[in-house]
Amino acid sequence: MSKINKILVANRGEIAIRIMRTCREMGISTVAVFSEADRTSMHVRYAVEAYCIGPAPSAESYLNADKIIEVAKMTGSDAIHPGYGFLSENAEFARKCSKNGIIFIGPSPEVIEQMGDKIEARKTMIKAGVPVVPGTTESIKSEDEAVKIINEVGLPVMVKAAAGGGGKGMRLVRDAAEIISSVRAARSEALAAFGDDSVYIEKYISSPHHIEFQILGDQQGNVVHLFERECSVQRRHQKMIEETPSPLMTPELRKVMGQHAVEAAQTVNYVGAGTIEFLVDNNLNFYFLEMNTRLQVEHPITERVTGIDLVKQQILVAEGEELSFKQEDLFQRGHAIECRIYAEDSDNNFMPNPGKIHNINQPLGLGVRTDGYAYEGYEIPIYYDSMISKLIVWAQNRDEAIERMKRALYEYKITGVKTSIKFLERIMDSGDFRSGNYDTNFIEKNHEFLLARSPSADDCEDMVIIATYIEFIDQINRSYTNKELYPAQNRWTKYTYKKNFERL
Ligand code: MV4
Repeated sequence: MSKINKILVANRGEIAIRIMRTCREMGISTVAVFSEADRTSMHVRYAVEAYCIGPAPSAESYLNADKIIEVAKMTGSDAIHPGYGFLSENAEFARKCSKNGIIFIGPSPEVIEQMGDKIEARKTMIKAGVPVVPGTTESIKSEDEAVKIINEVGLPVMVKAAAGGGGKGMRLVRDAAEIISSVRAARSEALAAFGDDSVYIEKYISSPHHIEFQILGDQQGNVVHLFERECSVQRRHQKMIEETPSPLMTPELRKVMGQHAVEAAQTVNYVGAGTIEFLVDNNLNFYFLEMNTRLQVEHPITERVTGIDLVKQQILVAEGEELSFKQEDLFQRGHAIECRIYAEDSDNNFMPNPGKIHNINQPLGLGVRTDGYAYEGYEIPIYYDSMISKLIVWAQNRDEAIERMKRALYEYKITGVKTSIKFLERIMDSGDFRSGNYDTNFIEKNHEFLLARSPSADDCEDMVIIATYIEFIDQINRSYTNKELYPAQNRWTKYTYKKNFERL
């Protein structure tokens, strides 16, 4: 058993800070690495030591495996935590770490490789008895073969890149006439993006839910799951909101899917934190989609309802400790929701909107957590992901969690850059989200409502109540001293007007 005394965090932004917070609590020293564009980044300030590893582009800094390992050796780091993105699912990097006597905090390079190949992953899951989306288990050899397969599987189908995942190199085929051109297009896209043109075919599941199970495995072969996360609120494969428990889930389905998730992880001798992604159709049929071999962005909602620090567990199992809890010890308490705050212009095709943060007021209070890295005067670089913060709330039940999220979003004020906060507030007010009756088509389906800038005529049916209410809100706003942070509210939905007015 090798004790970890110092960890190099091979990442930036909120996740680097998230990891170092746990290190601090565990008495583990921290080393940050940063690019030339990140000299003023909060993760550099938070770390015990910090080293510049290259120019702004990720390829020359956060993806520079050799340089990062060099810093790890120079600083006497025992382990490297890769966070998410960047080198987190890079088998070659994991291999290099162990060759240099450094613990890679994550699963073995073999498992990363096996799950990175989506065809290999499908085969493995079939062997483990986990339901997969009907389709092929070998890469498509010829265009004729593709035609044969659509006759077997039935249209519509999806053509997917074996090296893909997260929506890259994917094609939907509704018409048999499109199959050859779609296979070609998917192939060339995959070759350009991943240097591998293998593709496979799956039956298309329409309007699915995206539900994933968190799993944890140790080096002794124990695996537990930490229940599900509902991740269906996405826009172009970019998640916006996650919640747990999933409104779709029943105790029976949770038990069955959880068992399959554990079996999936056990089959590959999984060590560390991972995620089994499923598509769930409207009849509650579920299918394995992909396995993620990293800590995910949305892990805090699982932490909140289970009480488990996932980063701490990652570090403990990497040291060789046995998991200190069993499946029976775990339960979900209350309801957690995460909203991702992006520096983007939601009204202008969600364009990234980097720039200097003028003022920032982050929400606090009962049941609120923010994992972010922005501060007043910080200039968000253009080179990296535009997510600047994650807002996580917890409450005893879903309705209260939604109200708490609305309250926290109300308190969240950022000036200087445009953010997704207003858009997220609209999601919290939408009927489909509030009812819990939504799937992966939610944003598209509710586009008009979500992008509305002022109450529609329907919302204004009772003008007297609204007029009185706006006057009241203006009084509240006048009482705030910081006019820039709290401008007069003029965009209230029907729900908000009525509900809050009744409370007066
Ligand atoms: C699918 C699918 C329907 N049928 N596969 C998108 C991301 C990638 N991880 C897999 N994706 C999908 N695969 C079959 N056979 C629908 C999607 C999909 C989706 C999945 C999860 C969350 C949001 C999504 C949005 C559009 C499409």
